[in-house]
Amino acid sequence: MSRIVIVSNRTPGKGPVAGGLAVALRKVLSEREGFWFGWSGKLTEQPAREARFEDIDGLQVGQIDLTRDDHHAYYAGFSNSILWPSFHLRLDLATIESHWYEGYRRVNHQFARALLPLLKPDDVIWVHDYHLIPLASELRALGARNRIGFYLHIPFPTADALYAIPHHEELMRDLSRYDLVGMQARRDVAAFTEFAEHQMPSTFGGHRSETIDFSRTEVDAFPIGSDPDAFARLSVSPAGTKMVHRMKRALGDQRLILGVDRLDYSKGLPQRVEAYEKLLANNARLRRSVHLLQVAPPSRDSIKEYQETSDTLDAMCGRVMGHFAEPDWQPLTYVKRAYGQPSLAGLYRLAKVGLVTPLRDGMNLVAHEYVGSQNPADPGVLVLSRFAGAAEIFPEALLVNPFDTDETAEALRIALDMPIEERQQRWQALMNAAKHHNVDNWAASFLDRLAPGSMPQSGTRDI
Ligand code: ADQ
Repeated sequence: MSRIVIVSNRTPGKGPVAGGLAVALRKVLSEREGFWFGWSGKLTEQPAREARFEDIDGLQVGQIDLTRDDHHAYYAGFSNSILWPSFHLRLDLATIESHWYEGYRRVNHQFARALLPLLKPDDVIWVHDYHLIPLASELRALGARNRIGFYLHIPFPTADALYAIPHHEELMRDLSRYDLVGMQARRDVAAFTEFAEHQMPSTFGGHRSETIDFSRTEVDAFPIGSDPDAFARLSVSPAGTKMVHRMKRALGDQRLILGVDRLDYSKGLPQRVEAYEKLLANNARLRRSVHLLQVAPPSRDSIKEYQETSDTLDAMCGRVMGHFAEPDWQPLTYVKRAYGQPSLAGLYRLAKVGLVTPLRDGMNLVAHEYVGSQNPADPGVLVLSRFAGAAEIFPEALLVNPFDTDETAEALRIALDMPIEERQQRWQALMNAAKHHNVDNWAASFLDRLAPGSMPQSGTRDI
């Protein structure tokens, strides 16, 4: 069986993991021969030409260092101040500095140059996420003929948002150099296909660019998942149970509404707190009997828009406290730190409502983890944004428009009042879907399709 080479921006580190990508892929490489390749996390004066290998908790990991300037242009710049906001349809939050693109390409070139000598001809390469869109082009330019697949963890933008991204044509041409492009959801494949079939070549300076040929690239949806059985076990493990008891002591008979997210403007956190505020305002009977716990560790906090989101959330939480808190009751708790999976599983299990309301999200693994952690005899209710990829997997959740905070407030009320039979029915359907779409099946189905000699399947979109 060919080796698998996984490439992502960051390689996994030691200790607790707080990102969907890392959680999912660590597992793949513990079961297949191969290695993981990416940035070491170190910034140096000179760009590194060669990778260093390290054994990290049993994983073979190849790493390169980057210079501070290159890293800034590639990571905080082009990837997270242009691609992330645009792909999440937040052009208002994008900052466009044209020199960032050169840094982005330079880093992709450095990745390719350091990776190439490590490759065997039949290695299958699986590239992850928007930081590395040009990697196949760069590898092919250096002579790599391997099967190369790309998986986009975030949503694919609609045509107008895509056209607003500087160099979008080159990026789309880069995608055409992969054998397989995987997306989270059918809506993403549809947006990609829309571009591929109706390309609007730019006419800048009278030059009409050539249509991109996607005939060798297969594109399909491979919705990622979690390991719901593992979350079920963790939720009743000693560490999970400890968290349940700790929270029960703190909450008494208040019912817990739980949000768990990276602190990111795509996650809809201010809207979520506003919806909770409306729930309390519209339903006086619920005051003192519910509690919102929002867990949101800061991420990418060197980027101004992330600090602003953090400030907004602080102010919103303060406002709700000011309106509704009493000397002996607090309506919410906001915790800015990450927890290990066992503690999270305990929190999920205790929560009567899992509140997952991103404004736009590739998938959202918290929704899967919440479902996995429920007590089958007395399950909680998932309130889920229709703009998360997870909405395609979980139609039995209470689906909401997160921009409409009245609607989300009403969904919260319905969730809190839902009879046990309906909760059980909905949860069983959600759990079946979470198991069907678990992370093992996700990785296996992507890698099967990427395997040498695999043919496009009928019904998939071969553009
Ligand atoms: P993220 O945007 O990071 O991932 P998500 O799918 O929700 O979003 O994954 C978050 C992961 O981090 C989950 O496994 C969760 O348990 C963990 N996490 C979040 N907050 C935590 C906390 N406070 N403490 C500990 N762990 C925490 C990107 C895309 C998503 C896509 C994933 C995977 O944006 O849409 O689902 O990749 O493809």
